[in-house]
Amino acid sequence: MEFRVGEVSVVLLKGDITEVEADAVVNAANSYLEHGGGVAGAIVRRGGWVIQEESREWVRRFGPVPVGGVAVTSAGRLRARYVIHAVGPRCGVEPVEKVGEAVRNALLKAEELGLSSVAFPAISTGVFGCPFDAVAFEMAAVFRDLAPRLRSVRRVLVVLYGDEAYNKFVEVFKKVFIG
Ligand code: AR6
Repeated sequence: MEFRVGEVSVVLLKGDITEVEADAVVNAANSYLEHGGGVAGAIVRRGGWVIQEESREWVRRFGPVPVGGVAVTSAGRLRARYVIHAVGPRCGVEPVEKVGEAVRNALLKAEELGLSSVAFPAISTGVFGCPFDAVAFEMAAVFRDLAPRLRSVRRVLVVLYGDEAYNKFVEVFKKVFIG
């Protein structure tokens, strides 16, 4: 399902984000960039250990990534040039609105790097325990509000793992983009 905001296309897909081709793949990371399970574990397994090593180097140099913040590494063997590691909130501990901040910072980082396509997972909806609809709303609102100001990014993919996530995202994105 595709939504257009000016020159930017926002596409919802069902599948595995490690198989998607995009200039950058966004990871659902923790502040220490220790990529255990979920999307993070899959990215390191498929992309290679170099992603974990570069992540540790980032944390040694700059310290832990704050909730809502991002870090960048190469993408190893993934079909992407970069991994943008975005730290979402742990629901019940931090507010779900922080997903919006993480998504916004990831998009701004992609702009800074001059990229044209970026793939996002449903940040915080796995191990971090946030509901699909609240996260979908935060993500859609950031895409809608930021898209008109993007100069480099032209294609945003949101890769959902399974029917439940996909159906919820479609429902919420329709409300936000179409009304
Ligand atoms: N492709 C697309 N989506 C996926 C994939 C995949 N390969 N694998 C899982 N999902 P999570 P979080 C979905 O747990 O909640 C890690 O240990 C999954 O079904 O990856 O932000 C990190 O190191 C869910 O809907 O991220 C952190 O410690 C969504 O992606 C912590 O988990 C996000 O699930 C981050 O937790």
